[in-house]
Amino acid sequence: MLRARIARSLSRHYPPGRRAIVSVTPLNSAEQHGHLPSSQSPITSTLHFFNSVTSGGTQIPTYRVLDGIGNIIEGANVPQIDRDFARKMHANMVLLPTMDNLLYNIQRQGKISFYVGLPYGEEATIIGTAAALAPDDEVLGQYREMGVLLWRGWGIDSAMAQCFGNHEDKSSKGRQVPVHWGSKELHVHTVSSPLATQIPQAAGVAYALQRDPERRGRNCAAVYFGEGAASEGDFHAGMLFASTLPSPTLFIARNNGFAISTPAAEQYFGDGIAARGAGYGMDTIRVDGNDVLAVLSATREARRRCIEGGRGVLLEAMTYRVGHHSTSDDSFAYRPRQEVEDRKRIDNPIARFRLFLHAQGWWSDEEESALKDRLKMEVMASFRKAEQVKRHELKELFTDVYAGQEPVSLKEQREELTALIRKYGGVWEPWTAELKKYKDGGKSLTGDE
Ligand SMILES: Cc1ncc(C[n+]2csc(CCOP(=O)(O)OP(=O)(O)O)c2C)c(N)n1
Ligand SMILES: [Mg+2]
Repeated sequence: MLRARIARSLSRHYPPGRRAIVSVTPLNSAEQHGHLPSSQSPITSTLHFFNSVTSGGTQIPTYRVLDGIGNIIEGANVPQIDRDFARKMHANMVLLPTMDNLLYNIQRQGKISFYVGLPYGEEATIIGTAAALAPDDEVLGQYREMGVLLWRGWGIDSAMAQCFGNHEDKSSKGRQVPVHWGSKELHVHTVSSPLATQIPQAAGVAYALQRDPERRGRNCAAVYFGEGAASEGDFHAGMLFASTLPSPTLFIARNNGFAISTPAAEQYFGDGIAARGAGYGMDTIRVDGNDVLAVLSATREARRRCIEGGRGVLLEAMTYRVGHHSTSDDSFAYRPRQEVEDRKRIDNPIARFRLFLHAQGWWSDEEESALKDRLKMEVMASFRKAEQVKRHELKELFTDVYAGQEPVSLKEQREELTALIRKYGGVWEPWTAELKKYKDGGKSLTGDE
């Protein structure tokens, strides 16, 4: 074929009588593959540009197990789950909007300083992935993934304590704004405010796991990030690291359609985040993030590949952020109210799974209303308790900020604060009022009884 094409081309450019002397010989195997450095790329004479990782320029498909109303799609494999496991998944999904409602409202009442909506609309993405991980897989979240901690048994009280920054907050001793969760015991690394920093960190954590004989082949590092965070350079750094070095990192992209007010259509021109996986030579899947069974199956398989291959794997979960971005956002300023109302109904992750549970005979309407009542009461009781608990002792402001020797700057700051409390703490009303919020009234710094 190649010979014929070259001959045709020659006869067009060099009419009979003026023919150039060119001999056409068959290509040997080295020539077919060229002599390109670091490449097995076959040689072609077709001037072809491509702009898709699928054939025919179609978009990457989305993996589903359940249809929009909870029926199993023909030919789909239901992941192995038993009744108790399925009910636990459902209860954890229902808990998230219950907490979301309360935390959102108490921020509005000024009881907590700030709040980033939990995954209202993204419950299946969070719980489906959490349920597929081993309890000691390392997790690095963005902020919407408190459900992973709850799945691992953190408890509602811990979440409330973190949001109130009271002395029961073990994540950061009340020194972080709400939503910066973490738990060393549960292998969930503390959230950082700057977007995407967790991505290369996760690649490093997974590299460390791979170097540890106790954990190599047993654990991965799972990292969550939004499609917005995937625009940061850190995303590419993390992906390159985990595709090049032995680093079992499970990249979980929550594509919820928005980065605050910027819709996904304005964030990238390619086929979502999944299209980037192949560019890094990574096994990649796109999954319906509102179908908890599809998320569970895809994450279990992604995790298996990650650990067995000792390399990164990318999973993109397609979902929709039903809530506002945070308490500093009014999303109706940039998206129609009707779109949100529609999205609450269409493919609703909780309703879909509940219908599946009903069809299995694993759940009833009575159990559903009892669950909702119980969770509402538990969340309310936990809030009432957290509200009463005082802050840590004030000296804790300066402890374990850094490992090792305390830097001089920290020592100076502690001395300055101590001097100011001695001067104003007992006499100036804003300070006396503020100090009462601490367990020790500030005395752990001044040394007073
Ligand atoms: C480096 C950096 N830039 C900007 C911000 C402000 N910011 C916080 S959340 C956010 C949007 C993130 O969107 P996405 O990653 O899609 O996550 P989602 O909120 O949709 O879950 C932005 C821009 C930040 N925290 N850090
Ligand atoms: Mg987003």
